[in-house]
Amino acid sequence: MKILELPKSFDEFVDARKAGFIRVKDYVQNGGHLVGMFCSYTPLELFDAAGVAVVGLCGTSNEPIEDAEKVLPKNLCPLIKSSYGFAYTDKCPYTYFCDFIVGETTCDGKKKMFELLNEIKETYVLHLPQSQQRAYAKDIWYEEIRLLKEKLEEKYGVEITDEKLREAARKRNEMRKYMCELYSLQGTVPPALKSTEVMATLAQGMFNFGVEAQTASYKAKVDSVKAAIARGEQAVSPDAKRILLTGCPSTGVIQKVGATIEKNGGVIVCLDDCGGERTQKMLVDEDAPDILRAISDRYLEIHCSVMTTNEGRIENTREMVKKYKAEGVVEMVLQACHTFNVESTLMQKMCQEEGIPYMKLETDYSTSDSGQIETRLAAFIEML
Ligand code: BJ8
Repeated sequence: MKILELPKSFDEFVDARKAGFIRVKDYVQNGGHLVGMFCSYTPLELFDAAGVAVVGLCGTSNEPIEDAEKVLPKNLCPLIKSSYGFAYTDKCPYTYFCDFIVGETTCDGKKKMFELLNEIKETYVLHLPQSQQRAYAKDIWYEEIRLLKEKLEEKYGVEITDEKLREAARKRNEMRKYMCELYSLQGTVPPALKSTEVMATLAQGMFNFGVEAQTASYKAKVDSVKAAIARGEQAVSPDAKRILLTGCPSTGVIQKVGATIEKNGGVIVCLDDCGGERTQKMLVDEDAPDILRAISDRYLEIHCSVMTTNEGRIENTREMVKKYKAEGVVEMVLQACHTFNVESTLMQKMCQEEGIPYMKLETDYSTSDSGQIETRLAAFIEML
């Protein structure tokens, strides 16, 4: 077996990810099967029911971007370049050890990157409709989910029965409830967790594999935070300005945005990206007569800027601003992410309607603009 070179930035990764790197090797060497994925639209219950672990792939570090730019255009979203770069440079153990990768037709950059990624590692792309609104959209997506089920059955020589899918849905729902419970702890004044802790906890889900292990870790986190509250411990100052962070997936900017908000007297009370409460509160109807349909319907409902139109995201953020008593909204747009960038106008409009200060940050995974980001965030928090 080839010797793996771990990324130079290994130290900057959250502990869960580091631990995951090491666990994945043992898991695969002991006969486990692993599939890599990139997006919240990936129907995780199918992999659980097939007895295959599914893991979020590396796409959150600046390190492989220079190499990725040898193949991909420079003016592409850092998440896409980083995801491809880790595979291209063979530095992501998850990509290296997974049997194949599952992608979705979300934004144009990712969709086209998958064609190139497929040359490095088999990449199976689910054809996601561009909108949830057409009457046939649910049927198209159901068909895609059914094809994926067939692929998994054929590849792994297993039968994905309704019972297995129901069991998987039950377990995933349980995990989602713990995640939501954890997020809701930020609703108190002061909130229970620091910004970086909220972001790292969310990231942890991506880098863990095995739904039971993930559920156990979220439950342990909820219990420990509640115990700390009961002891009267406060992780955050009551004066910290309450920020809702929305926009693109934020795992790649934990330091640049999360830690900077914290350092400048703010706290993220609601992490409003697609891995946060907006998506996790959507449960699969475990008792639906057609469980595969219930799974496909649940995933298609996810609100992402790649959908047209996408009012659900804005309306959900409106609710979250109130629920978490946010004093300001920061929208983080990764460079060249056209869908979130264009949609930011609607987010800003909603914030104006609610009378809540809004700021958009366009950034990438490099540190070249860290000073500028800090200056802007500090000024924004100061003004709240
Ligand atoms: S459900 S947010 S994970 S598509 S890659 S759209 S940042 S230009 S990641 Fe996403 Fe699924 Fe939606 Fe969530 Fe923009 Fe970059 Fe595209 Fe991105």
